[in-house]
Amino acid sequence: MGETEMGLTITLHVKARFEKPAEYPERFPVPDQLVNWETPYPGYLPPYYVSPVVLQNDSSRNPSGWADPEEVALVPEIPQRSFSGTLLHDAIGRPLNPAGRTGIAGRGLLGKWGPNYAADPIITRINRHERSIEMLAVQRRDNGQWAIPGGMVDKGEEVSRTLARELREETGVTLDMGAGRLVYQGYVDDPRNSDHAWMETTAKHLHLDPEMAERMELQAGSDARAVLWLPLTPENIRTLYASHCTLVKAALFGLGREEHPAMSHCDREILAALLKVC
Ligand code: RP5
Repeated sequence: MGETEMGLTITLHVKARFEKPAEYPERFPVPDQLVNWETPYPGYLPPYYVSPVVLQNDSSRNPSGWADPEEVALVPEIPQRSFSGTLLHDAIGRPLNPAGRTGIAGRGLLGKWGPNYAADPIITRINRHERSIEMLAVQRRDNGQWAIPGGMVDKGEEVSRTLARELREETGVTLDMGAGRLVYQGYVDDPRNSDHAWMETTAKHLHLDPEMAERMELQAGSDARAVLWLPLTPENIRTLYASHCTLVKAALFGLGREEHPAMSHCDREILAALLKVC
């Protein structure tokens, strides 16, 4: 499973069993004790789903497509490893979700068999007037949830470039994410995940000086309904998309532990007050 320098792991997936995009069929029930592939589940018969948009983007037929061929035997290199470690495969060679059963077979809305890699730039600032800590957040167009402005790593792209590119495309803000602190690298409990395709991410955190943050002009990109500095209240953190709640908490705890040039004594008190309640 995924890990950070702080030993953070995302283990028992929940959204990947109990949530789904509207176009997916109902997930086959997977109780906690039957999540693990090594535990036999004789009656397990999840519905198969691959989205038409994934089939249209089959890169073996469409030169600008971003998806693998539907027939797994035609995939040039089936992944054997991911950030989660060595992967298991089923009888026909499909990689198995390292967090266990999800109640859906096939790739759903995800293009790659196995891990689908993303990058998540976590950008925070202190709002001294409101005595709050805020995160640059986007409202996702697909489900209306607030989220870190992350996105998919393009083929052959360095993840630090993806972090900066996604930030720019989704929020209009240009920052050098190379300076960000690594918060997490691993599995994401995403509602799109299936038994054979899932999200994994690299999350980096940059905490900005309030004056610098104030000067930045925000502009929502095409995947976002809105972009804003979201006040990080316990409720706002808890309801973030996918595993973003865990990633943001890890970023805040990391910030609480380090000496940061942009953090005054008062800023530290604001952060400590939030960490106490989340
Ligand atoms: C999540 O999906 C990742 O953490 C990342 O934020 C996001 C990438 O997917 P898209 O925003 O490109 O749909 O699992």
